[in-house]
Amino acid sequence: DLVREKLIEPFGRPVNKTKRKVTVVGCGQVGMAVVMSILAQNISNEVCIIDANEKLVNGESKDVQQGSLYLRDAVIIGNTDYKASEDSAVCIITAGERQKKGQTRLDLLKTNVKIITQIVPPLVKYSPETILIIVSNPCDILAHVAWKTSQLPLERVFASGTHLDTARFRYFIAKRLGVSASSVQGYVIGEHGDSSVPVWSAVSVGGIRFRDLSKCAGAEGDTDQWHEVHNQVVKAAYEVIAGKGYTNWAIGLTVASLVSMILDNKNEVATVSTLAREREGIENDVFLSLPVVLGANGVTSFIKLQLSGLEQQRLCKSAETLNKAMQSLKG
Ligand code: 6V0
Repeated sequence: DLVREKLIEPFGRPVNKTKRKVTVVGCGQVGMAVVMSILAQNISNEVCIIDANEKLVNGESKDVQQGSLYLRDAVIIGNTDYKASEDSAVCIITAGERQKKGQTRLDLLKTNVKIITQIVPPLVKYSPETILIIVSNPCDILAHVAWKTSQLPLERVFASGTHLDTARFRYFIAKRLGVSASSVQGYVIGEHGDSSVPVWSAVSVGGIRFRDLSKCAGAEGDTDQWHEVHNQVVKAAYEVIAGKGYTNWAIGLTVASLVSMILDNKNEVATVSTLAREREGIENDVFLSLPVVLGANGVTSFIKLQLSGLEQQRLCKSAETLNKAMQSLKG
């Protein structure tokens, strides 16, 4: 190459490894929203996209590469071969089926468990130090399966869990009060799904706890109907799916925020799904979301909750729901 020879004089060794590489497995709607959320917010500038569908992964990666001039010259690679994911600091699994009409939740569970157990071994082989985030649904159960399959330390494997439900919860409260979502403190814990639990006893705005203003805010007998906000959270995905057929932007941004907590060792508190047995009165061997501190090594600590009696009961019920689904896998 004459131009190259005349223009460039090689000197020193090129760097082909960074410590901020992120791999996203599955370049469907969710995977690509995760990729764009990471790149457009400068969370990482090295992203590998893996998918079993060669045409799709080539098309998606080329499309993003062609905009890399406006993504701080980010390096974007796409492949079907897991070798391309080598040395990733974080790997995110978004591959798998979405629920189709007539398909039971259990059908989705079995199909996606199979997919997860195919994906995890090659990912971990090429990135033995990685942190693994499971997004494919049902994410709590799949994270449990991924942890067992990966043989990685527990703190390095979790599901995005109710981090999304928490974002929706804070947004809906914020909207009702006319403040920003970042000014609302509060969590949704438990299953990422219908049995999730809003922790009204810990909701505060500007340092003022709702419970100090109204004893039953969010609970039974609340004339302000704050519990409606949690119904909105539970219905949120169904409403978006009814409109566009899938959800992707909110989950993409949510997962990107987890990646930034890890890459920048932020030690931020977030609700992600991890092994919950013997925590908050849970006896079942299940993964579900609790508030944790997230940093460069994954889950570094747990926030000890001060749940009300009712919240505690609802959390145990959520654990029971997940346990039943987990047991059905064995049958
Ligand atoms: P999609 O658009 O159908 O994309 C799925 C992708 O996975 C496709 O590109 C497939 O080719 C790929 N894929 C399938 N099997 C494999 C395999 N074995 N190896 C590699 N790639 C494979 O689905 P979408 O992106 O909409 O959803 C993906 C998953 O995310 C689903 O399970 C959703 O239910 C789940 N979501 C989870 C959320 C959460 O909060 N945890 C939120 C939204 C969706």
